[in-house]
Amino acid sequence: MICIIFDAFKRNFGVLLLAFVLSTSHSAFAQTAADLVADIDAASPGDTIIVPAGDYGAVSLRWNDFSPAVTLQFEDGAAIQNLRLRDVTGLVFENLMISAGIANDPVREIAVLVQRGGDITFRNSSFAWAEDDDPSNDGTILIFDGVDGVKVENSHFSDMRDGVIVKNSANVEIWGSHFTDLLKDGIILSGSNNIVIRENACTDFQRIEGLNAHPDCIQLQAGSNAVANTNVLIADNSILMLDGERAQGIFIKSRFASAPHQQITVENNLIRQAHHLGIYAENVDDLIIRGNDILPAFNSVDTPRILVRDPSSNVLIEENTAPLIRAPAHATVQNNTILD
Ligand SMILES: [Ca+2]
Ligand SMILES: [Ca+2]
Repeated sequence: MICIIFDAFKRNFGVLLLAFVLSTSHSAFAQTAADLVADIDAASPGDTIIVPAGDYGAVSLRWNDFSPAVTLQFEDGAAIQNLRLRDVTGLVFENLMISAGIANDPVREIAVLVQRGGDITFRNSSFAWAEDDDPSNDGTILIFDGVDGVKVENSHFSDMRDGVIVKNSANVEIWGSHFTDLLKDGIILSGSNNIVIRENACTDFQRIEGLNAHPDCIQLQAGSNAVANTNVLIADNSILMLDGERAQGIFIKSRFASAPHQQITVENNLIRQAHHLGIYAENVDDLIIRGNDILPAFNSVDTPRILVRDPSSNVLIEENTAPLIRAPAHATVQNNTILD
């Protein structure tokens, strides 16, 4: 009997050894939300945690601090409904699927909320509320509030009220991501600095009858605490109407005279839309609008344009193509192509 057990032990030794090697190479295999939280709590800086397929429901993390970051590698079919990070530093979410379902209170519900902390990356991930062609049951997808180091890379956002909201944060990169089937805004920034919004696309805005949603692909505002944004690059994004409703393109405004946006560059974006606010800027110091193509969508009755309003200072508008450009007399407007 002992020999049999020993033989079995010998047969399984390779498996045990493999498991031991894997565990000492700092990989873990979560099965439930509780496992996942426990694995993260037990991780060391630089670890990778494999998250197998399954529905993890609501996941809430706090007080984790990793440098270098810990990577959560989600396998296909691993879904989280609702994610909360509070005071978490150093996490990479790779191939995450957020499937938030129907929002009972779409104005207030948020699928992913990241508060404080920093060095948080979402990469190759997908995010959606209820994918049913009904925008009235979709909440906001992702909010960063007070986070130093935000990356959203090569990800897909659909069926949402608002997409990504970044407030009171720093060192933000939103890159290569697609926002589609959205009711309001793709990306909203307030009170933040050192931001790059590059190579994203907004397509197929939706509409609710009777709701004046002021949809924009990218909106900069000063927020309720009257802090605008500083050092922002918005480049190489595409904002296309396609089969959706017309929408505004890039909308930059601070309604607080004492809090202008500063050092804003809007460069090489393509906007093909049917709303006159193609690129709009008001209350900005140091503004460059360069090399953008603003084109009317097919059968457009409300031709998109570039519009800059005072208060604003040190404004340069050059090398754009647009049906119309309007700017204060003090702006430098040169080498643009005005479409007939
Ligand atoms: Ca929906
Ligand atoms: Ca808006």
